[in-house]
Amino acid sequence: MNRKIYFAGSISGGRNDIELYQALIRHLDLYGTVLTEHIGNQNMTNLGEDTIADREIYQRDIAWIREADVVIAEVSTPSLGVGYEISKAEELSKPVLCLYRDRENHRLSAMVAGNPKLTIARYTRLEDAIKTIDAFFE
Ligand code: 6IA
Repeated sequence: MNRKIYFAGSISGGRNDIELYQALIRHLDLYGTVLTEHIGNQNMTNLGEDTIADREIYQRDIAWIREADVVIAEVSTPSLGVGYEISKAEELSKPVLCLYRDRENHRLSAMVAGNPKLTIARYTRLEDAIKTIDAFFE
């Protein structure tokens, strides 16, 4: 079976973690097809993919969430879109893994941290996030 993975990461919320997204997407490629490879695209700034309209982006992303077997969300940079996608995935009964990089003076929203239907993994080093992904799939 070719597993379909929806990776969610901040775009308009800020692109500071883009290198992290790229590394995670590269690892996720080992476990299936990542439908949202563009989240790690350097050329996509926080102004997003300006070649397609918002309506198309929304419709495409929702269709991909429906199609996905799992949703992996990197939630360290707060993002309205990522929060929305997590909620949609939950509504569709998809397994959701949220990866949160612990830092001083930051906290994960209670709306994610407090949801028992989500798998929340806190990490500090990339290697630990990678191990969590391995454990999630095994
Ligand atoms: O609120 P955010 O933009 O940070 O939400 C990011 C999440 O929503 C990602 O996981 C994406 O799957 C999805 N998303 C949001 N915006 C886009 C986008 N362009 N292109 C693709 N996926 C997106 C933004 C449009 C631009 C013309 C402003």
